[in-house]
Amino acid sequence: MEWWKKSIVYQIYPMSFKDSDGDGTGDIGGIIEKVDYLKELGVDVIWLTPVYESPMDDNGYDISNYYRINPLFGTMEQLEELLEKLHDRRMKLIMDLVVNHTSDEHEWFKAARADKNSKYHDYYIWKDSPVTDQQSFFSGSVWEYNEETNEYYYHLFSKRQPDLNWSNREVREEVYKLINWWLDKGIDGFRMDVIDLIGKIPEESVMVSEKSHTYLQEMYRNCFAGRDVFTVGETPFSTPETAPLYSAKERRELSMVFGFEHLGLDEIRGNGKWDLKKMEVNELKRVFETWQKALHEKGWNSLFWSNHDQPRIVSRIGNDTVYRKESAKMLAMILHGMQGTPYIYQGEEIGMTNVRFPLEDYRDIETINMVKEKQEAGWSMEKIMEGIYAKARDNARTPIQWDDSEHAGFTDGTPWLKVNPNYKEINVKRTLQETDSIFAFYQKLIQIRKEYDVITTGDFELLCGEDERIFAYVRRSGNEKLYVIANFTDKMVDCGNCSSLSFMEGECLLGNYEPEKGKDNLLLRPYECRMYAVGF
Ligand code: ISL
Repeated sequence: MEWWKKSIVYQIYPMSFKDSDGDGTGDIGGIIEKVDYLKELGVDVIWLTPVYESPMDDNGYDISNYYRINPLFGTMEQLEELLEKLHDRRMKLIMDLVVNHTSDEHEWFKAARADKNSKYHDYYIWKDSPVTDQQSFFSGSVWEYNEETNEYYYHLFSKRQPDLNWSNREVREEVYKLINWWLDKGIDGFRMDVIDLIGKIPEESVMVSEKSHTYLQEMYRNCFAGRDVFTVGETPFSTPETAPLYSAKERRELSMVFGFEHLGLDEIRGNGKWDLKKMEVNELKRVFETWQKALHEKGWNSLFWSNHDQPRIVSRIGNDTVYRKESAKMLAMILHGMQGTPYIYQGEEIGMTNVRFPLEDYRDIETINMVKEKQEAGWSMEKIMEGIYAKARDNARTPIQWDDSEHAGFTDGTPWLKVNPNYKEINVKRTLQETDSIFAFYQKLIQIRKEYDVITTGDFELLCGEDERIFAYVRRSGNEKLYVIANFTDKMVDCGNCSSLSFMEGECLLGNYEPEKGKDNLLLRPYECRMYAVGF
């Protein structure tokens, strides 16, 4: 079995992880300080979001040089030191590959925008007029005027992130060159930013096409064939039908993909992320069920609740007040019992929560642009702020709360984004002193995944699918069965009348409450979760 099928990945957003030089921004030195913390958690792979040279219009997802480290984060020597420290501890490092677009400060774009006759002009996408009314993800048209050439260039994200023209063979060769350069350095793979978009057809506002697959297969032949590395595609447009096309081994594209359907359930469909609706547990169950079945023996899934673009999961669908610890553990168990490679986003392991800052304290370009757009569209400030509290990406980007000292021990300087005011209560130091911590629960889930192959290989069946209070499923491989059941409410739930839950009378492998004996076994307390192994 491929090593990455049994691995657990931990995502680091360096700006917010740990600052080692007092400038208020996290850096590679800070990550080096915390390698043993990550080892203790038990994760196998670290995914580092972009640390390359960048003007930081989108916090590093706007790269101006793929071969250099942004001095804000440190030096290439420090990156090499980090890689060595991880490898010494039998951990791996994957980097972020952002090649749908570059920064407008990349040399290619500077040459492209200055001169129509430069060979770099065709590295990007140009039209004499805006040929569609497509909107960018960060508000406004995807077409931006460029005075020097009297043309419009295409950008799906900010106007400072022009999209690369993947139909140009030289562009693709440049990308393969940089991938190989990093792999030769010894890194263990890549997370690929919005990689399903490389096959877009801008003239038709079409976001994905067959070409996404053609290019990924070409990339595989040029970069990954013969190397034992790991690739995960961020594929926001993937579906249960297309996810296996990206991740089936024989298609030689990617190891696995991130599908986002489960995280779109708190949005009014078609209205974008800011128009909120309540997430229905039964819808969540159906989405997971569909993806679990679609990829079983046909591809490979990534399991994630959180990342640097998503609000904190315990605030989003758990309970971040009275039952914070219980619900954080419950959500972890539901996810980590499924088939796929689990991802833990920094701070999730201590149950960090969303924030409610005054507007001027938000830093994310997506949020800042959105406020302007929605105000123009007539939204009330109250509705805008509700959207921000629920969905702003800065929820996930507040600094990691290491201890209860000033700025939560993240920096000696002034943090680039404010620390969550709850840091005195929620922090790593305190968590590590508790025996029943969320951190300890993740450790156990990680151990169980290593021990029970059924989690990696078994099939998936939803149990009591109609009961909107609980999420229960069984994973099966031969006679071995692993059951997971979770109460998604803050009330007691009696499972006594559901016959498919009779496994609850057996002995529990892991739970988030002290076990109770006898018939009370069929009562689930608020946000209670349990895992049972049968037939081992
Ligand atoms: O965050 C989102 C919506 O709020 C997503 O639509 C997100 O923009 C999308 O998943 C792509 O994200 C990735 O590429 C972006 C970057 O800003 C994100 O941080 C990155 O994860 C552009 O590079």
